[in-house]
Amino acid sequence: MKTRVFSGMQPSGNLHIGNYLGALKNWVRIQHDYECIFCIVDMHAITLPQDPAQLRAKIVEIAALYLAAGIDPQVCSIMVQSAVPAHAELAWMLTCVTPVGWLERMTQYKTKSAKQESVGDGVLQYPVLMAADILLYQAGIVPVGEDQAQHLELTRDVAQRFNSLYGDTFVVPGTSLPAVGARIMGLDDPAQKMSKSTTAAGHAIALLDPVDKIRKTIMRATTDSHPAVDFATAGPGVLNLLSIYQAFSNATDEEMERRFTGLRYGDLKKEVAEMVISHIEPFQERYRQIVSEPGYLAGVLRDGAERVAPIANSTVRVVKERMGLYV
Ligand code: ATP
Ligand code: LTN
Repeated sequence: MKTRVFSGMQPSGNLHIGNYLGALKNWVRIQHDYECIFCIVDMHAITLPQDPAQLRAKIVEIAALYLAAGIDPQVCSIMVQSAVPAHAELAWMLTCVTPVGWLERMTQYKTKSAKQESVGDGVLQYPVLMAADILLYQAGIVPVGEDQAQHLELTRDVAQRFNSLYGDTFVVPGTSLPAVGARIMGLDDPAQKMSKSTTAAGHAIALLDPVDKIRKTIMRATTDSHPAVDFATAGPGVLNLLSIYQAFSNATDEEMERRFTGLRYGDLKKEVAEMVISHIEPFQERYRQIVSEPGYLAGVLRDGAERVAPIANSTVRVVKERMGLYV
């Protein structure tokens, strides 16, 4: 049997090139090698306040972006988290074996809760729901960007704790990070991770941004005080631009050095912009085709949920039995 892969994205904000290079591009690459489930994690998106109409529209948009990126629904299951209630059921059972201290240590919890006066309990429970997503399907591999590595460690800890309390139940999953592009930084501030929830102009390149805007954002990206590329001394802004180019082009380190050493920053930015646009333009064309047939997308999501629900339900049944719940 093929190893199962599970990953997901929140339908909050606009998907950007960080999401693509850190996660989606890898999903496309490995989809034929594993049994893949790609989820739109709408229940994670309600851990912070959301406009309901916007959330509903974003769920469909993310599904269309998965397809536009090249995820093949004949080969993979594409599904919406809330369409399979077992995610919420297992999350509760896992909550009951997860020490609060583990959750309070999560970096994302600390930053998200620091930004608000008071946060819903969902922000704290967020990684438990994520653990449930993964463990429900006994996934062996979880391809994500670097910012999710800590949540995956927690998933492993929860799986191991459950296994030792109630007997071997869950596969303990591994993390899969891309070699290049695991952490794309903001173009306005290379000290911050490019993030959907940061809406500052010049911060991110959204996958659906118009080409002119993409060019402008890259040309205005923060670099450093050197005039030209020197791999030994390049600052984080320049390294970020180089990573973006390398991740899109799949160039080797040697090819990168040969091509860019000594190049002035203005010319580097032009090359990066053209590389990004050459990938994003056909992507946007496919996206427009996909959303012009809403019935097709609805069918893909329905099929995906129908395919995975029996796996999820059978895990929940085993967990209930092990914990002594009424089955
Ligand atoms: P938010 O700001 O709303 O938390 P986000 O931009 O961090 O959103 P997520 O939905 O949390 O996006 O992430 C989806 C996937 O994209 C995850 O696998 C995550 O690791 C990856 N990812 C997110 N940001 C980046 C980034 N800047 N570089 C590489 N991968 C990223
Ligand atoms: N927390 C993840 C999204 C997510 C996820 C998952 C990723 C929710 N459940 C399961 C991998 C596997 C994020 O990217 N913010």
